[in-house]
Amino acid sequence: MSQKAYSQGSTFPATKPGVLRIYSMRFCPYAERTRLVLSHKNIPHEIVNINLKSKPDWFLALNPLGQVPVLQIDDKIVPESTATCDWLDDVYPENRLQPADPYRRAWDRVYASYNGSLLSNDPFELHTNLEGVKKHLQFFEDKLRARGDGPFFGGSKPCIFDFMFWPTFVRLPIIAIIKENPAANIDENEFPTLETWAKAMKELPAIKDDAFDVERHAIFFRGHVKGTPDYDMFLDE
Ligand SMILES: N[C@@H](CCC(=O)N[C@@H](CS)C(=O)NCC(=O)O)C(=O)O
Repeated sequence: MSQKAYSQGSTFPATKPGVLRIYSMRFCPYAERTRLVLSHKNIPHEIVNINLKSKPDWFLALNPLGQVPVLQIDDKIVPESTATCDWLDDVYPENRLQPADPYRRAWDRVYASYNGSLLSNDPFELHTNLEGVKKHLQFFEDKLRARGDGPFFGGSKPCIFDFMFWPTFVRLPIIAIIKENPAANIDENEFPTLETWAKAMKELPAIKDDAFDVERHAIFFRGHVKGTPDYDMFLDE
């Protein structure tokens, strides 16, 4: 199946019985969470990318909010990155990502919610509010260190939150690149526990397979902020 984004007016690519599908956008940090969980758990799936500036009607019928990610299998449809990750982990229990301990599980949700507020901020506001970003990172630095069984938030193995936080974390240097302002870079040495975490994350096959490097994210992001995102950027076909 082509990776090119489907636009308004395109024909719905027929689903196949029993085949899990993710509606995605290649540069979306929310869809990346779900793609990482799919990849880490080795769940077979197909990807349908959506042009978010010109959404097909059939996509809006699946998710009236018009946002990716959305999962679909047979008559089941699940939108929202948090719901998709939880659902995948429940339906495909092998290589479990959610902790058995209810307290730890509750705190993973707190982290996800706190992280969501960073991700939903205007990135250029973050640029001028570097202290806010650092406060945010310090929160995770302290929490991860306090857990004490790292390198992952999940302990010796990743949990869902590891895959939820990663797309935020890797995009932080984009602002310094776009603004051509190295001062907007976060000093890794200030967050040594997160640094160790990032190193461990980069060793995971799911992360190795998925990621665009930060320069490519920045190239996409430039178009995105101008209102002319190229969803098919870097595709050969
Ligand atoms: N709360 C949603 C947010 C998803 C989201 O904002 N996705 C963006 C792409 S990065 C999107 O689909 N934007 C299209 C739109 O809002 O019209 C989630 O966690 O899945």
